[in-house]
Amino acid sequence: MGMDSWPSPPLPALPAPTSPEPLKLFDSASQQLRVAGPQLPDPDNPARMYVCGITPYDAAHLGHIATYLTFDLVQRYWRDAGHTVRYVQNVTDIDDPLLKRANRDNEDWAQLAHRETRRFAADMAALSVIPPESYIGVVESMSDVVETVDKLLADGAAYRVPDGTNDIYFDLASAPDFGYESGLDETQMLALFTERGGDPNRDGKRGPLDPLLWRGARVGEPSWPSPMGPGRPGWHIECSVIAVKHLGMQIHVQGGGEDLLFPHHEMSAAHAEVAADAAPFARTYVHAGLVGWEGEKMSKSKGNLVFASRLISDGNDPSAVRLALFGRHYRGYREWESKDLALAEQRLNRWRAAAASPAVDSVAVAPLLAELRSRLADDLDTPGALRAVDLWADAVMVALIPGDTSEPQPSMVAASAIDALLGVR
Ligand code: 5CA
Ligand code: ZN
Repeated sequence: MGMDSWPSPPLPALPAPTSPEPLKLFDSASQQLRVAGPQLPDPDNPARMYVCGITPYDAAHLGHIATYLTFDLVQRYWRDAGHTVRYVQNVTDIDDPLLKRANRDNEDWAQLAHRETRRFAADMAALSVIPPESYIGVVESMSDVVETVDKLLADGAAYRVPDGTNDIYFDLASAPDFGYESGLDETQMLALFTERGGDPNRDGKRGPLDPLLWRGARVGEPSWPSPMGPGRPGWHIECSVIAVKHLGMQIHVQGGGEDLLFPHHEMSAAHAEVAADAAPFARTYVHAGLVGWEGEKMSKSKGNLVFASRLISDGNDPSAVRLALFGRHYRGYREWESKDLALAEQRLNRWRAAAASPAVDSVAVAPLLAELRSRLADDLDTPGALRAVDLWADAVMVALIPGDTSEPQPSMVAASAIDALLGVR
């Protein structure tokens, strides 16, 4: 089971850290930094991460890219620390926006999804993102989704609205901890729920925030058979089902962009916890800030988009795109400015010049490696990590004279560290 993802970039080996610092990430639920991942590297207890994947109806923009690069750093840090990583990402290959776009363009929805999924994979490969171990579509997970919705219905945690549509909603009254992930109050929840596709005023719902679990078949829409009747899944249930099936409960990181914190991640966690009768869904809930352009969140619906594929086909170095985004911390709002890309390009050239300098071996590399690791362990402090490499490059560039080369190929170690930990080469 699973879709084709993309080839893994090369991962140069580094001298193992003597005592790896645990990775600390900001957890949305507790609003504080928490250790993310198992205490100690153990192949029988892998670091488990689920990150919400794309809805493949258009090309990936820099907002999407920034979010996947954030979690790429998590995977890279864990691997460097010696953890076995199990990383699962979904593909929302059936949902309203996909059907809408397919209808608009008179295209088969499955073909559209397939094409855009391949395009995203090409972007990820070009940007040296390590692929997830399992890349899972909703359509191929249909029997698992059906089983879970059916179970929720049988347990009384879901109900049909009595209007003949056969639409099934999740009863939030069955999820006593609902709201713990976002910490929002009722008014804030209602506002976001409405803004992000919810239907608080639909007749027949028990609670205004109850989310759709199963949409009964409609004429002209694809549907799948089920004991509940033919239909297709609501959005949040797909991520609960795919994550729990492939990773179990109490995963170490549930990730995505900040726009997913509520309702999507809150609902996914609630579905999973009620269906499994266990909690929590995740130990750490991690959200990347949004990337904006011209003062507004980049979004397909607003159309203010900068496409990664376009930047790369225009001749920009993928490593510079990574550096441009890593120049600011992942949790803040990041406004995309083309001058950041130009500055990143300069930085990259300076780093490359340092790595290729005959003087490179005269600068000790162990402090760079330690500082890079420690900056990343501190909630992915990429601005700090980039400064550490800048300082190393400065030291190399002023050293000028080739030094003693008794350390085995330290030049290679510096370049490998930057590559393995930041995906920049
Ligand atoms: N398929 C669902 C998740 S199950 C979805 O949200 N798809 S998406 O294509 O709209 O977004 C894919 C990922 O990019 C999500 O993690 C989302 O939070 C993130 N994302 C979307 N827009 C931005 C943005 N402007 N800045 C940062 N991340 C973004
Ligand atoms: Zn999701």
